Amino acid sequence: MNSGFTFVPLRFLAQAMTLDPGHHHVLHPAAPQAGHIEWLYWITFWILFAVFVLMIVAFASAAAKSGVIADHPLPILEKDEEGDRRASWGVASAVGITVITLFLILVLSVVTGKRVEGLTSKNPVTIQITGHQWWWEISYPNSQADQTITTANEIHVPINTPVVVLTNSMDVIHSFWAPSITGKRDLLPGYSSAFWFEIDKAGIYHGQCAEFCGLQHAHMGFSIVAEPVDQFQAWQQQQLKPAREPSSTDAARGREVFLTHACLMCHTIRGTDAGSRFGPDLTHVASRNMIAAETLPNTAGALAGWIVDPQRIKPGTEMSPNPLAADDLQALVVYLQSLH
Ligand code: HEC
Ligand SMILES: [Cu+2]
Repeated sequence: MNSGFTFVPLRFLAQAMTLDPGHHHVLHPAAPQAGHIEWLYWITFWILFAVFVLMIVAFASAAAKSGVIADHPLPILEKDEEGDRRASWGVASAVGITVITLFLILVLSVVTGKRVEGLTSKNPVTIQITGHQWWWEISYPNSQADQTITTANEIHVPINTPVVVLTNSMDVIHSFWAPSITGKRDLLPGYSSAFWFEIDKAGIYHGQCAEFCGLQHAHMGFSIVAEPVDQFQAWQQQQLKPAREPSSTDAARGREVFLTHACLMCHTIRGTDAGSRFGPDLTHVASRNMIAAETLPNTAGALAGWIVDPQRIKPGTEMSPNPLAADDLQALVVYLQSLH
């Protein structure tokens, strides 16, 4: 009775009530979209709870009335037309109530869907999110090519501003899910769709791919950094700049290593010769909190470990191992860490 197992649901609920923003939780909405979904969740929860209680009561009273006593033979059933009629009515009304309840839940789901979809305000920020095995390419399209920002796995958005997300996938179906923000959205290869959200509390909200997409599906996280408009604009201005010039001999050597190894075949660093979009854009890689789709913190040690043997960290990832000499690696990490 007193096992930890019994209390797991209780602990889950208690946690749900106390989490601060930054965690991700369907019961901790930070956007009206997620608020609508939470509302539907609780309505369904209490309906099902009532059904559960009614079932237990009906079951217990039937058991109490059955009159079968251990040392008696089974009671002889007499024909009881009045009782039969009452039982038929009981069953018919139970079926009726069930159908009405299910219908009610259906209507509420449709209404919630409509409320989540409807874009009401103007002047949204538009973001293009492209799923890759196993990371998220994020870009802020602009009619002028040199005003387009491209980053990975960390989505900056202004608060109290509608954000329209255009989706696409480079390979298989992925699903974008930030539980505190809105419902799941599939990213389909070769098919662009759109949805929107608006966050009202500043914070960092975590999300995760929610559609099995291969070996490293579990290591395909992302975060949404919701910040006041002026901070968002400052971030945008910073991201628009080409990569910072190396300011030390180590960093200069690191750039040389980057440009003379395989890195430039897969990555972009704007302002250098590296211009491939196969992997994440690294122009401002040092401005991100995490790397490899929220798999590692963005520290010197993690960067070095990732560069030398990404296959050990995310087996199957599209990035090949890079056996570099120790001092080349050191310089490369210094350079990458300077790219704010
Ligand atoms: C064959 C293509 C390829 C080559 C070569 C390659 N990378 Fe990558 N790199 C990738 C891909 C794909 C990812 C995303 C992997 C993931 O998150 O699952 C990545 C991720 C990264 C990241 C993490 C970025 C982020 O924001 O999450 C860094 C840093 C990085 N690579 C640096 C390098 C360096 C330095 C080199 C050269 C020594 C290099 N890469 C060579 C394809 C490549
Ligand atoms: Cu996935």
